[in-house]
Amino acid sequence: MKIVCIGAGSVGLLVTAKLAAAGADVVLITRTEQQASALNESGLTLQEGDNAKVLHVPAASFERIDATGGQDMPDYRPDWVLLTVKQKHLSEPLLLTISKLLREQGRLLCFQNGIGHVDKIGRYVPPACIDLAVTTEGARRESASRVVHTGSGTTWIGCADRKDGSGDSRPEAEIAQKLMEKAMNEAGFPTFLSNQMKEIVWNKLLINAVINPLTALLRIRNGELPATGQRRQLMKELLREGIAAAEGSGVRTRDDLWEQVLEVCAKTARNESSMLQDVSAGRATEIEWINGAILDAARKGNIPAPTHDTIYKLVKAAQPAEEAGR
Ligand code: KPL
Repeated sequence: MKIVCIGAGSVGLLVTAKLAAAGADVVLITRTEQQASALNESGLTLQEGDNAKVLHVPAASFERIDATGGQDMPDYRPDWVLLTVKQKHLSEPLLLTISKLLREQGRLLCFQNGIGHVDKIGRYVPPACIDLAVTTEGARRESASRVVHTGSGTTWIGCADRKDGSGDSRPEAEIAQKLMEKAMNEAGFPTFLSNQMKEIVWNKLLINAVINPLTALLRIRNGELPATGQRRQLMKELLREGIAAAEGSGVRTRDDLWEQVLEVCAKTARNESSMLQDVSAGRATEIEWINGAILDAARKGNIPAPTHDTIYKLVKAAQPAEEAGR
């Protein structure tokens, strides 16, 4: 099975490294030429506990592929493209490149946080070929070519939700999904196929919509979030409004979401959330696709979500002017 992973942030580097370590045929497409060169020169270092391994994974950059109008894109013919870039990086040239790579034979597995991306990607890639992955694996990118596996989690894979509620029931889709499930498990990621991806995506979204903006605004690590009554109060308000918005959109939410939020905070206690990392580095955050997505759903269902509204505006205000203006 040939795999191309697009995106060399923490999740992309982790998935690529562990698949490669398990013997999978995987290549990595980075955003910058500089990162591709660093990976090709020194390999990709995977740190797990006290163990560090160097993997030799061929890397190419999207910068170069794009600059040469796709001429410089090796003829990979992948069975799977794993897309691990953040939603804010889903540009038209990137999506066109993905559609060329897939050549109507491969499947696309999208690891993005939040919702809304499937409709966008579906304008370039046949919607029946798009699968979603939700993962709770923890990773930290330490440099262009070094990733730390900070905590093991669970991964779910399944068809992206269609507007008419039907998944891709072709036998070849099911075979491909089973092969990907096997490859992920062999790589050491406990992975399950699911036909309930809409629920899984929303449940993760509701957790991220509590932890990410609050840790970013308060500039604290995940484990410090539930430490005071006032913080827990804000967390509960965000969760309650989020659940109402989800249920208003016809999504069934888990009964134990509050316990889940606390468990994620405990399991990732030493992590800085991705939104805190973005705000600290002066980058655009994923607020649009996380709390912004909840606000959209709330608006559609005429459901009040004042805490999400305030938090959304505060995170926007914390971003540099050119990023917040999007
Ligand atoms: O997914 C995360 C993120 O930071 O985006 C959590 C679960 C909050 C872990 O940091």
